[in-house]
Amino acid sequence: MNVNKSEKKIVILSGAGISAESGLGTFRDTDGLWEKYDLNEVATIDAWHRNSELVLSFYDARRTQVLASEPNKAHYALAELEKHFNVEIITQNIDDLHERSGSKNVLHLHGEILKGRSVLNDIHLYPINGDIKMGDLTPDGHQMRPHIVWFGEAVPRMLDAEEIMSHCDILIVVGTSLNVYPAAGLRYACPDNSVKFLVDPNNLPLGDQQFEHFQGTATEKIPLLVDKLIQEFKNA
Ligand code: BV8
Repeated sequence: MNVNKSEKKIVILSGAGISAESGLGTFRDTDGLWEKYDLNEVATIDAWHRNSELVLSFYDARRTQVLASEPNKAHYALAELEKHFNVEIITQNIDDLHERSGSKNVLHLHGEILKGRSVLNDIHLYPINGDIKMGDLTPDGHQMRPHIVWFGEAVPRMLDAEEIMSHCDILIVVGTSLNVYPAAGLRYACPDNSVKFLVDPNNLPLGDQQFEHFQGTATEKIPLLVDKLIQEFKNA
């Protein structure tokens, strides 16, 4: 056993809010993405069948933004936490900012914008650092598509995420409005006796579970929460 590392498992459930201060828009805040685009035109499986070019250009633009963005202090603080605890990050985000800040255990529930796959399956993934156009084919000869879970598509990593959550001692929910299912229901897979924290400038209706609310932005509050957890572990 590594005496410098706690046995406690920390699970982070993150959403668009943790990447907001890296310049990547959220979805449902005022001036959010779904105020500029109709979700049904660009982020559903029906939209893909109806107008693939429009969907591809929507994700090409977001991929360009992700490539131009940098992790922020919240991402780096969560990576620091891994030196002291077993940390698993379950993110709804499709950016790679958790990985780029040094986090090692990141599960992307809704896919990854820097990866592509065949329209036929989500087994083989291919790195994508530019645009995807109609006619771009995977080695199996089928159209390449973004490795993204669109609305109306099943969430293949949900069982893995529930398994991780079921062993959680400390849960941190950061930067998500918990509007999207089944991801939003993951908090219920967390053991009742786990300690739960919410980091968000807004309040969320979480009254059926006991959350301590660090009210504020991710870059303000995640470093404070990480320091608190590390200090408590060192003084234990
Ligand atoms: C499925 C990839 C079945 C694309 C995404 C009616 C009721 C309930 C559910 C449904 C319904 N109708 C349909 C459904 C199901 C649907 C759903 O939940 N719809 C919602 C809109 C109601 N779900 C699905 O379709 C899922 N699949 O159900 O499949 C099935 C089964 C078998 C076979 C076939 C089908 C698939 C859902 C996945 C969709 N893909 N993303 C993309 O990214 O473009 S979801 C999308 O929303 C993003 O991934 C995003 O992560 C996710 C959630 O949004 P948030 O991250 O929470 O962002 P949001 O803007 O909402 O909130 C930001 C938060 O941050 C706020 O709280 C804000 O206060 C805070 N914040 C802001 N600034 C900061 C901050 N916090 C900290 N610091 C800051 N600085």
